[in-house]
Amino acid sequence: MALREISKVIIESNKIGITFHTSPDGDAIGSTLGLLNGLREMGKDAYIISREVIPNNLSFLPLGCEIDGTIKAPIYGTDLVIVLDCGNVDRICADLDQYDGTIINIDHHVTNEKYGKYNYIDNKAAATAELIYILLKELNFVFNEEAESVEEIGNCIYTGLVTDTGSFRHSNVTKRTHSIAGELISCGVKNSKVHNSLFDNRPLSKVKLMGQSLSNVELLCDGKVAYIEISMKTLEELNLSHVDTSDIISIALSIENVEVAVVAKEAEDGVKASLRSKNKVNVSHIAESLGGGGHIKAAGLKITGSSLEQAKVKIINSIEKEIC
Ligand SMILES: [Mn+2]
Repeated sequence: MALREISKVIIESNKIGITFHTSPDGDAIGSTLGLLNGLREMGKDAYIISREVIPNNLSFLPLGCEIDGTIKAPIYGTDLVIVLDCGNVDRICADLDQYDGTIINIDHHVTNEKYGKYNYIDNKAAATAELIYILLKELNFVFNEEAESVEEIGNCIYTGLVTDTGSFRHSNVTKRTHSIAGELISCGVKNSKVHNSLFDNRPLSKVKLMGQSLSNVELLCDGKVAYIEISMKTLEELNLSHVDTSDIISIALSIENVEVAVVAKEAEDGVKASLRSKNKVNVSHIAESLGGGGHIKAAGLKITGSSLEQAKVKIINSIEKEIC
């Protein structure tokens, strides 16, 4: 299904709900708010469906306050739900069980399950935000002018690009990623302002968590794996509940000779782990072997009903199989 046809379905729809993956990151939120703001500009009746609240560091984005966790399922009259940046049906941050309307699935995860009626999956895209940029153009949204609304939508898309590429340093970056970033800058996006909002306003408790986590990093598998555990007790003491740990994991991955970094976070009902790879190890294989998914160099999984110790054994076993 081409984006042109997807844009037709969008134009013909009357009430559109937009949602994304659970524990939304900068790409999920940036793509969603870029599309929401764009559709509103076009006079469409569009709204957010989410069980979760927008993470603090992303709340600067326009209409971010609408990601407040109040609308968890499609509201009456919705004829289209667009799911962004979400590979697995189980990870959708909305209750769609009772919904029988159309679903559009737009994503860039290799492991995408194609759960939509219409699926647009481009795993060459560095971020779903790249696809939203192209989709908005397909919807005849004009980017090449300096208007406040264009800049605001640009900020959303730029946020998706920056956060899913480690600020344009990962190998998923292509010429197209930079071209889109360049076009966004020419319509008023201030790159350093977005970077400041994203990365230079951490709460003190978060910096303390970084310090604690990194001082407890363990090197396993002949120093090829950096493993970090974060207990619920630590999170409670620091009063951090929905904390993003992507900065912690990238510092762990920067250790010399490390090929894979893991952050395992204890939750009420088990352990959630993020995995990152520096070069060749495919962490999406590792995540999939334990019921998760993701990209070659960034993946995630959840082991329900497990302690941190039990999860570690499983994760390390699975990494060893992939490394050897
Ligand atoms: Mn993404």
